[in-house]
Amino acid sequence: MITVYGAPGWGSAISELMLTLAEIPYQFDNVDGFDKPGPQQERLRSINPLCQVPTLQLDDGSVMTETAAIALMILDKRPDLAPPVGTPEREQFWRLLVWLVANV
Ligand SMILES: N[C@@H](CCC(=O)N[C@@H](CS)C(=O)NCC(=O)O)C(=O)O
Repeated sequence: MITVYGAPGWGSAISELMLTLAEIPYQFDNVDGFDKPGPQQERLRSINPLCQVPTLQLDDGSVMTETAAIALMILDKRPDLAPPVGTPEREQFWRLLVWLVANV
């Protein structure tokens, strides 16, 4: 099962939201306090040297970061969640996805 390393009130909520909408099971590992020196920070840093949330650990143990990449990974599993290729709605979908990641 995918593990989402995140913290309440931080941007990891976007990955949780996307996984939930896609009905992909995940477990949440709360690394609250990762932004300050301490054991939570060291724990997250051992998985992701950037020490940022969201950090996902996938079924095969590999590490996935970057909210846009996580969105695209989910879309590969659930292509029905985005407008069809070749439609104007698809272009607006890309636009809003990039806006979300850059601004939220
Ligand atoms: N490029 C990353 C950025 C992740 C990011 O900046 N996360 C913030 C929290 S929402 C963070 O971990 N900040 C702490 C830090 O950068 O030290 C993404 O799109 O997921």
